[in-house]
Amino acid sequence: MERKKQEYNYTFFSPFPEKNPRQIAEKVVEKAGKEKILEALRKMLLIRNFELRAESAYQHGKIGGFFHSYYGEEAIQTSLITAIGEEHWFTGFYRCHALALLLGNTPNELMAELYGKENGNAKGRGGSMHLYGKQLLGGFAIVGGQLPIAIGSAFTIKYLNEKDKIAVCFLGEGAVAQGMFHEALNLASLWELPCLFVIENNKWGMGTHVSRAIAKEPIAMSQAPSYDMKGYTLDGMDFFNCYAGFSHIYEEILRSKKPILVECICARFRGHSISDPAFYRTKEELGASMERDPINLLFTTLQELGLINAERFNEMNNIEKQKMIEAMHFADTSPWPSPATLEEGVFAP
Ligand SMILES: Cc1ncc(C[n+]2csc(CCOP(=O)(O)OP(=O)(O)O)c2C)c(N)n1
Repeated sequence: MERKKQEYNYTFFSPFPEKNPRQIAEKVVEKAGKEKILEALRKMLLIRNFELRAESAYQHGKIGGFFHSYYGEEAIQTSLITAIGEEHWFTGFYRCHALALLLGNTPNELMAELYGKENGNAKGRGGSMHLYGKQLLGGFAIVGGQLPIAIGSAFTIKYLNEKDKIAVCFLGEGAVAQGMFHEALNLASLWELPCLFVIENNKWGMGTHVSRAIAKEPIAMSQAPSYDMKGYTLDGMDFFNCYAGFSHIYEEILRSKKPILVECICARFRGHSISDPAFYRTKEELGASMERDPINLLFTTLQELGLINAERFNEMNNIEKQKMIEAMHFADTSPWPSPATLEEGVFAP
């Protein structure tokens, strides 16, 4: 039976009584401090520039294989890491360039990895979908493959009694239909593991709309009670809503010592991967999403609050753009892995 594509009307959580987005932004800036929020804007520009430059390198034949851009979703991971810090365990999926950048990997090593070079993040073995870092347990190509790893890291935190640390697991809404999602949530709740599951719901799992793939929305609010967990819905395009929500949710995990499921409603501004022209999505739908570009929303609000002007913003953007041009040069001039090392660093039973 054909199920019709339907748009759901979401209600977003906010820990503040204020309803006006401007007042919420003021509260967040007051709580976090101006410098921290400006640094978050810079990081979002770093991610955006990385994605755009890497995309052009791909189109020039410098990068091969899979490539999934985070263009349009920058507010989610940036706000979370700005709110809770880097000293946690993180797992992500194949759309993982931003997570690696936010957790301290350099544009040079990441670009070199995409180019398949010896000094890349995974010695040129992993490419775009398999990036790792000090606190990053990996990007995973198998949908849902990161969930068991995430609860394993949450178990370690509990076992070692590490006080302010949690495990953070990012997944797309497509992974919710996967058995691993349900097994992981069940175990996390049963064993009271300090794990934050973040569903990045960009509405499309490859070419399948969420309303045709997932029986009930909003996802987190519907699924979490089945596992005796709390669920929240956040506006993934709005940095301030995400920052306020994640700060509150992090404190709640530390206090309750229980896992939480969050759903961030967002949009990807590109196809599923670089080879997807996304013909299943109308121009109007994409246009409406792009009107809520998370970088523009954050910049405009900060401008209204008198914390930045257009000149400073352009200057910031140009610095990040320049870093990416340097990263591309670094990757281009880096050596290829020697064929003699083909079997090194690879586990194949
Ligand atoms: C177990 C498994 N099934 C199918 C695939 C093919 N596949 C790759 S991405 C994807 C869609 C996932 O969409 P979503 O989780 O919503 O994340 P998004 O790409 O939208 O960020 C599918 C079906 C896969 N990689 N692994």
